Amino acid sequence: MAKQSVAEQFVDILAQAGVRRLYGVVGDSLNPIVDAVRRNAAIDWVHVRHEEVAAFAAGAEAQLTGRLAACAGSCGPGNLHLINGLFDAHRSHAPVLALASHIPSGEIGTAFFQETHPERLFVECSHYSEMIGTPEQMPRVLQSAIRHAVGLGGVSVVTLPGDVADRPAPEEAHQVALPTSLPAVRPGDTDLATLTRMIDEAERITLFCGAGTAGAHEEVMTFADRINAPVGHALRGKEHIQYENPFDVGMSGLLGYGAAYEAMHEADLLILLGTDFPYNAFLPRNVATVQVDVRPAHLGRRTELDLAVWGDVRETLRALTPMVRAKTDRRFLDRMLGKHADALEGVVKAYTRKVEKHMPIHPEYVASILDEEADDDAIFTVDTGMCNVWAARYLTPNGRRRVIGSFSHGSMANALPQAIGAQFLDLDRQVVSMSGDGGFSMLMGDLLTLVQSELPVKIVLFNNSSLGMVELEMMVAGLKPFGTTNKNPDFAAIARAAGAFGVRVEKPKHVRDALRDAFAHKGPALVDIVTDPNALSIPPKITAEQIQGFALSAGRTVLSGGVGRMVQMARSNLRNVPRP
Ligand SMILES: Cc1ncc(C[n+]2csc(CCOP(=O)(O)OP(=O)(O)O)c2C)c(N)n1
Ligand SMILES: [Mg+2]
Repeated sequence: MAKQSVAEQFVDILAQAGVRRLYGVVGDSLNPIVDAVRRNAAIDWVHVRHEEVAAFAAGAEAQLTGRLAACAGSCGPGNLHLINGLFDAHRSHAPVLALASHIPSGEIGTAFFQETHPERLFVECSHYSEMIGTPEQMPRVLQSAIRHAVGLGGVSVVTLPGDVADRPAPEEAHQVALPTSLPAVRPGDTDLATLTRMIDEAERITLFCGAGTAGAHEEVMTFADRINAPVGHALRGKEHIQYENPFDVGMSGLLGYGAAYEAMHEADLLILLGTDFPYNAFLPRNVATVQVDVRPAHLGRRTELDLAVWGDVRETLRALTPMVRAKTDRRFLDRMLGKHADALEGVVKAYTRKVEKHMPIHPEYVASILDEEADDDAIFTVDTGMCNVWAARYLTPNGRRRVIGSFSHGSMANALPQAIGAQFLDLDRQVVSMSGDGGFSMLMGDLLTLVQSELPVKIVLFNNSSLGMVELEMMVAGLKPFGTTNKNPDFAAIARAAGAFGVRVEKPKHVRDALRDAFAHKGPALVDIVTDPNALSIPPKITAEQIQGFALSAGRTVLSGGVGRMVQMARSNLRNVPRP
């Protein structure tokens, strides 16, 4: 076999590591890599219009599969454009390998055309950021980068000057075993014994679940059943825990309703399972607290702990559940389930606006119809902004649907790029981008990617002609809304001009049919729904600090609005509660 170039070897190793596509935009220094991708049948080049989209798309793939995904940018501005999407992937623990191609190696340090220092620039958004300065560093640097991304969960960046990519690699890319799946992490025996004793001694235990409960639904339910514990969740835990959950007391935080807050505060032992929920004002101060997490750095960083348990949720509960004494007293659990149902019923009663007739269209009405019309295994990508609120309140989880967003990094414009990555994984699965008009227009160029790559993504555009979330923040802070108005075009017409299906909806009675038509369409589709910018009523007691960035909440105040099908779920759980 002829000697491989560094670029060919690079692409070969990515393919060996399971990468199926490389998202990016071509450019001088990147050409050897792109040409190697063209000649390698195992991996496709995905041409996007903005490198940020490449990074978000790779991050979405990695979040959905847990496997390595990859993106690339050319030297200087090309790879600089990756950075926000890489931050998002890194904060989401999504294993992404980014290739930052670089100026000719002999020019580094001379303020050459397009010169930046990617190996420095990307340090903060990666576990590993190294430059390959000579071919002799291959293949080990790339393999090391992959180990860091997969093993630690997050981004690795390899900086590669174009001339080095073109040179012969010193050795063949031998098939090297690389880590592909996560280990099962069982806590130490002492911690398990201590936790068992704490549980046996406690009378009212509440579980609070985050994204770390992914894949542990059964274990959480069995555990909750054994100790009669109400189960609350953070936004990122919702898709993994709220369905088929007879112990559900809902979500906590600013978007919460129901009894999660009470259940946590009235417990005598709170167990945090795989959550890095950042708003510690919603967590109790005077309740014994235990946290279980596979990442030791997360243990205790939000709230003081009485016990830190280093283990993954599934493995920990598998070991723990048979060790703890089964509890017979259900009074605390039943009381909390009752409170949860009552709270939701109260919200529904208070929420009397006739949303199905309301003009401009009420976004919550759109979200509720979307929840009904979308497939049972749809993937929803959700823009930062009010779409987060609508998704949290109205998308009904079922264990097969997936919901991803920029939930940790909080970037705008994530939904469309993430939908691109999600759709590439399975062209037959319904992928719905819940986009804000601000978010959509920020990276609108990649609407063209849907057409060019024949991706049947459905964009549901909540078009309130406003940077709505920020407008709300300003109002709450007593400021005059400023800089929040978007003068928007007819986005549906833009979609049609680009070659996609596009329909604009201005009346609520047309919402359902428009969504049905878009979902039935074989190719990409955009439903531009003109929604009410004043949709959210602010609870009278809310303060500026409570709403800013969803953070800093000093109490249990939540944004008001509807609750969708959650109320039915709560009612049916209540039906299961045995009456004394
Ligand atoms: C890249 C980026 N820029 C600015 C912000 C601050 N920000 C958060 S939400 C938001 C408004 C989003 O507007 P839109 O997408 O129209 O959604 P809406 O809230 O109106 O539904 C802004 C400006 C951010 N989070 N990310
Ligand atoms: Mg908007």
